[in-house]
Amino acid sequence: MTTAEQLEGPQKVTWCTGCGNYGILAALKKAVIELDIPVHNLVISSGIGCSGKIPHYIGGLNSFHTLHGRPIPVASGIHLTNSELRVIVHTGDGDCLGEGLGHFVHAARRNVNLAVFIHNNGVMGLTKGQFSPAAPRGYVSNTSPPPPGAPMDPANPVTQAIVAGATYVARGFSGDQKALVELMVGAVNHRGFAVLDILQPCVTWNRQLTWKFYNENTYSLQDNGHDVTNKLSALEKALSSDSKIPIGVFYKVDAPDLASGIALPKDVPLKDHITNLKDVQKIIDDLVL
Ligand SMILES: Cc1ncc(C[n+]2csc(CCOP(=O)(O)OP(=O)(O)O)c2C)c(N)n1
Ligand code: SF4
Ligand SMILES: [Mg+2]
Repeated sequence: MTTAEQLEGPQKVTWCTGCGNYGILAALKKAVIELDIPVHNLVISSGIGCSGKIPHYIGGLNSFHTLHGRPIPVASGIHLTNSELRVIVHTGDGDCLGEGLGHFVHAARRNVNLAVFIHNNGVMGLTKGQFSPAAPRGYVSNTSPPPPGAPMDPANPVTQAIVAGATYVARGFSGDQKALVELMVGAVNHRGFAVLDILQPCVTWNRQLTWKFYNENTYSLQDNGHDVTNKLSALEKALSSDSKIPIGVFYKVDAPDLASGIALPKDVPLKDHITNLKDVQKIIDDLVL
């Protein structure tokens, strides 16, 4: 069984005091302990941002701190090459919904067996508070000065994920540890593309999406009765213009994942497969005119 000591991170945490990332890290550690998966079979792939630093703050498991917007393709490669590994992506709202949006949409459509945790603080935190695709309308920053502040509505990762084809779509809040751990465990155990949008205050830059705002404006979907297998109902909840924000599982269905639909070796993970060079030569010979 994995212990809390095993998960002690190798580096000193540099997030600002009060940052919502602390709640995500704490929940991740609890989820890893709760998951019945040997810790060396878990891999984190992270992007660039304050969110992307998370692999440095958790020990025991393997990790890959990738490039801005690219943690999903790297995770997809790890997953398809070694099916014994369970891969978790940690990505920021800018990383995932800006630079990496194409990867997000296509990985959802392909139902790649990954768990994607979006640290959604509605801002580009690391680069000093520029408005991100998830920044609220009116958000004021150096790149969105008043009037009017950010001049458009924010991207909604939950609706994006459902429409694109993800098969587990949920929203958590960094301040609600119990629910967040449950949602993380559910996402990792799900076979298929699992998206968890995590509301995470950035106390330094985003003065609109604060701890107080989320504490006063979130409610549990599951406590209010919701059929997670009904896509239209999930979309209706995700698109609701109600001032209260739903937390919980919006959508969850079983569907074939990418690995079950492509020609991977059946007996061993791809990494252990030995290619017969004569077969490769035959393919080349057939192709060469
Ligand atoms: C290709 C590329 N473009 C831009 C950057 C600069 N950059 C680094 S982090 C970042 C934004 C991060 O925002 P987000 O993903 O929301 O992460 P947060 O810091 O808020 O957790 C940007 C634009 C970069 N490192 N690489
Ligand atoms: S800038 Fe924002 S997101 Fe980054 S560590 Fe500080 S509070 Fe957290
Ligand atoms: Mg961000």
